[in-house]
Amino acid sequence: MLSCGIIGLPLCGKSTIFNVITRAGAEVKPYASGKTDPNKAIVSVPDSRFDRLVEFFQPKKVTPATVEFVDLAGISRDASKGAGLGNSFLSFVSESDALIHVVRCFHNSDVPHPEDTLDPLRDWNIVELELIYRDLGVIENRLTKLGEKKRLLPQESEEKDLLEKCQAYLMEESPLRDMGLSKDALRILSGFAFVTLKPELIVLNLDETQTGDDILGLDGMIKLSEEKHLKMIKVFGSMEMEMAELDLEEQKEFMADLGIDEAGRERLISQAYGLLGLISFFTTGKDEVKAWTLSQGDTAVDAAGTIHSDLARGFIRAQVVHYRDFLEHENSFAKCRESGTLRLEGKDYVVQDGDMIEIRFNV
Ligand SMILES: Nc1nc2c(ncn2[C@@H]2O[C@H](COP(=O)(O)OP(=O)(O)OP(=O)(O)O)[C@@H](O)[C@H]2O)c(=O)[nH]1
Ligand SMILES: [Mg+2]
Repeated sequence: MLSCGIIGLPLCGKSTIFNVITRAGAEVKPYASGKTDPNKAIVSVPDSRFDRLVEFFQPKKVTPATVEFVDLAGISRDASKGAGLGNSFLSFVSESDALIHVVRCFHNSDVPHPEDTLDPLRDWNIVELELIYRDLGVIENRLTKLGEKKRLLPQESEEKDLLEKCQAYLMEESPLRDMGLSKDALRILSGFAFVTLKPELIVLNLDETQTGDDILGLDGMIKLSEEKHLKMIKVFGSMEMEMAELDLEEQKEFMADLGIDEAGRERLISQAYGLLGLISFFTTGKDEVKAWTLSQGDTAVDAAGTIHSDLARGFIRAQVVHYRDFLEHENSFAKCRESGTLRLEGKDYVVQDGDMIEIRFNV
């Protein structure tokens, strides 16, 4: 299962945002916890298409798409040099497929700020820099190992050249995700689990007074997200954590007061899912309707492999129809086949968000 790691400076509201998303009730306190083992929870991804398929098929079993969220320890300035909790726990960040980077915008005199003042852009940069140092460290270790070898295999030379390019790039304090690496390069680098390659969603954690645009440091963050092509959303952390415990009527009132029309929970989950490049395909039937998760650009054989490795191994063809076409043709596979919207696709077919797929295989 794919997982999103929640990162940020100490006390920026990571556990609060984790609770908004998961309702897991992780501990939230106004002093640094010093805890490095992460809180984890699995949540279902809200999806109205999936709900309609369930309504139609009335299956015995219903399995929505899920994503794991992981609430990580705070990353301090100079963590890479051992400050704060150090950065050994950053290995948890490498295990995440995507990052939710929480930035404190909220005022709260009961909660000390590790940098003393409110400055979202500075805070974002501190954490980003620590991630960059982490990747630099990984590269240095590998280059040292390669340097100790008498002779390098051709693929090792290729790896060394690429790592040196990445190293130079990181030294400019730029994350690897901005480097425009080719598919081949990414494949060579995949084993290193570089943290600055991971897609990132920025969450501005606001207090209840920050309903307008008059938020300290907001302009700088908007500029950053535009320049770096990073998605960014606003969430009223503490408020929405409390809201999750109310009944629906009360929630509506609450949201009207905050001037929002969709609860942070739904927004966070679907944004995290979509903006981080994840898509769903569906398998349907009377026994089970299930949503599966892929990354954008994944192919039919990737889809087969997510269901079972045997299906990828013995892959013959994928029978595909898009949810939209299925709906337009009165939920009838026969009508979809007649219209040509239901067809057989080969291994390299790029799966579209909302495809309904059946794998033909032979093992
Ligand atoms: N007013 C206000 N306070 C908040 C908000 N988010 C978090 N806090 C408070 O800030 C403190 C820290 O929140 P946590 O969610 O525990 O922060 P954290 O980033 O998980 O902290 P560490 O795990 O210790 O690094 C708590 O006292 C929260 O109540 C917010 O949106 N508004
Ligand atoms: Mg926490």
